Amino acid sequence: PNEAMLIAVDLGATSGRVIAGTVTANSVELRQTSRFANAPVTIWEGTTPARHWSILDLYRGAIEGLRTAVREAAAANVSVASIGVDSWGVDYGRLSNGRMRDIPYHYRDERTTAGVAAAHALMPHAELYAINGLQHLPINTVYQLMADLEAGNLEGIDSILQIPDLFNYWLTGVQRAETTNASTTGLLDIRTREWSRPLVERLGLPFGMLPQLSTPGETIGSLLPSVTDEIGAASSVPVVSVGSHDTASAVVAIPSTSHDFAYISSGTWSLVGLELDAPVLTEASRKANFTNEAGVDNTVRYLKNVMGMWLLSECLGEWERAGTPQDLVSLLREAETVSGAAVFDVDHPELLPAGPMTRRIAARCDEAGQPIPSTPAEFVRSIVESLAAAYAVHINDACELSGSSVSSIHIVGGGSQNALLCQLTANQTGLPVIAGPVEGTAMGNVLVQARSAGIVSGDVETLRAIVSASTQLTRYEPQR
Ligand code: LRH
Repeated sequence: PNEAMLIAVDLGATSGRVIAGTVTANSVELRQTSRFANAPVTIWEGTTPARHWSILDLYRGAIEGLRTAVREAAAANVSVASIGVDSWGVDYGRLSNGRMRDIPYHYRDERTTAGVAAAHALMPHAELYAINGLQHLPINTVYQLMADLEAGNLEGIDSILQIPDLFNYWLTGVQRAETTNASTTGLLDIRTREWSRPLVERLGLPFGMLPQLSTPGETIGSLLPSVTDEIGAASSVPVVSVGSHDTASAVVAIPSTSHDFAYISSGTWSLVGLELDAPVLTEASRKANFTNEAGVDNTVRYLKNVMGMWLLSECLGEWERAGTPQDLVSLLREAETVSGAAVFDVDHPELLPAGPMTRRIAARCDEAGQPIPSTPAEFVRSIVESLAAAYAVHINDACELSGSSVSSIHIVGGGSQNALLCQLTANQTGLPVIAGPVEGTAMGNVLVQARSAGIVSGDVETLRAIVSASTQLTRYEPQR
């Protein structure tokens, strides 16, 4: 073999992908070898329905994708250097004696409300924030764990593994907690990047269930013989820690050659913010609900979760179930001509769970004294307009709260293909928007693996220069 393939397993809230990457000193190329649906399931649990991830379907999708990638590598006479897994944050599997017990919950399951109350009764948010720097979102692992604790769901549990860590464990037999994703739990001290024993113990959570941490670039282990066989590899392959929080990987792949940029990692959620060297833990920052998540190479992802494409996808799902399916591309084109669209609060907590989205959006518009959208194109325009408005406010706040200034905005991920959203964001912020890469997360994943394999060297800026030299970007100038 004369070239090496790096395989990214990238799990998103709506689909999973296995992507084969090749990296040189000035290029990164990705090829999707498989894509599979991530369809959550809701099941009755005695007193309430509960929303879960269909985790075994996802794992099967990953294994089948790895098998395809390995076959393609062999056919091209290329060796597989390593595998890296990333996914959405906050969720986890519970294990005892190495066995997964129970099905991981979906962060949109409503049991978290009880968890928030339980946590804050023991430790007010201000005290949590001083340690973990995490914005208050009911989906945070810490609140889920408190709900589990109250429900007796941690009895007999000796280890919890976040989704990528769980996959890494099933692939290698080694249990580790990768730092960038661990920072979404609320149990990490963001200044030391270690688990916060005082915080965990004050909440009455068992400290011993938290695995040893690993940082992006470290090798976790190599494929178990059974997995090596299952995917048809000639020999075992190393599994490497990447920015296993999808947002951390996406931020690595921002194609910027300077440092004064804001980013929007746009998928199911929009993660809007800045990269900083140190966390901002002020009261003003906490009140504005900004988060300090751990980034690759000791960076801080200072950002805010905005509801994102979830609003659009829920509306599309609703229209489909009603027997009036819509095509997003034509809807977006139609939305370009809608004027006077309502602007509503996209971050309203009622928009978080799955449910009747158009009705909820209509209620938000009504509440704000705005016209209520009636056609699908009006809903789409209103969503996109409101997202762009939220981005503008949050980017401005992020700069003020951290004492930074920015001269451009990078949009990476699926939403970078949404021209209307990109243009409206440029208009609302008065800053140029640079859109792409679409597969930013997989790209960041692959680049950290490439550095770990010694194919490239250097800091995150070096990795970004590679992205910028090898991807097609679209620039949107602000229009008034
Ligand atoms: C985006 C994301 C986000 C988290 C949420 C759970 O996919 O990882 O950064 O807050 O999902």
